Amino acid sequence: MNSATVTVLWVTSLLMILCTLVFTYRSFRARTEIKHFYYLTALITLIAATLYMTMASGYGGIGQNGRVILFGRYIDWVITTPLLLMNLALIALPRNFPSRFAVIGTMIAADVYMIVSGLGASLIRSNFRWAFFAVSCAGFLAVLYFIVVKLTPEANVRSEPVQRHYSTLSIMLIALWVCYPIVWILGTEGFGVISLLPEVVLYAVLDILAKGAFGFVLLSKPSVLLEADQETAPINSVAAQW
Ligand code: RET
Repeated sequence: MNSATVTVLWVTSLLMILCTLVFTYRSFRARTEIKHFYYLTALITLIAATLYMTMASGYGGIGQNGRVILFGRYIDWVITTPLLLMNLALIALPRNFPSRFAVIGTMIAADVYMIVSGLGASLIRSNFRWAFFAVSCAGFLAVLYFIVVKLTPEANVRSEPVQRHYSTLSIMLIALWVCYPIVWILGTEGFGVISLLPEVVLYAVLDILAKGAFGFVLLSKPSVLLEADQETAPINSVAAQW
């Protein structure tokens, strides 16, 4: 890794620490019922800061035939992406949603599968890596299915402000998440169209937006969070009408 790449990794780690401090500070002032949103959001950036620091200091990557595989990013993603999805799902689904645990759990299982098979694809050099890439994409499609087909209809039977907040967040999440496989294809693990430095910069920008900016938007409406994550009359649930 050249010094510019190392600098980008350190700067990103610092920005993630800053986000963590802001989210933690804001959790002190939040109402008890919604503190978990703040804790989850702060934990997400703390984990990212830790892994960026690890990669910057040379422990989150391995050399393989002259190329560097920054596996640290997969350790970050395998923990943070489930937490991001949990934050989103807790807004869409009311507390008394009949299969809240099953829906969130299954969506997270598909997400973990996506990241772990993505790590497999990055560690394999031969063309066989594309098989791993393909199955990882299948996991990603399952996650998108859960967001679009399971969560969105549930959010749409909630109040106007909850619907709007969920819609902003889900659109932001999907728009950012689809960029990751594109960077992967272009980067050193895919076709190698771009070198390590731009790849690291692109992932860093995406990570800051998907964790930091997403967190700021999510926490910007405490009253909506309060309304979203509570019990509703069973009639409001699409599943209950089946
Ligand atoms: C990989 C490569 C294999 C195919 C697919 C991928 C998707 C990764 C995604 C990552 C999201 C990360 C986030 C991080 C933190 O904020 C593993 C790149 C589909 C969607 C949101």
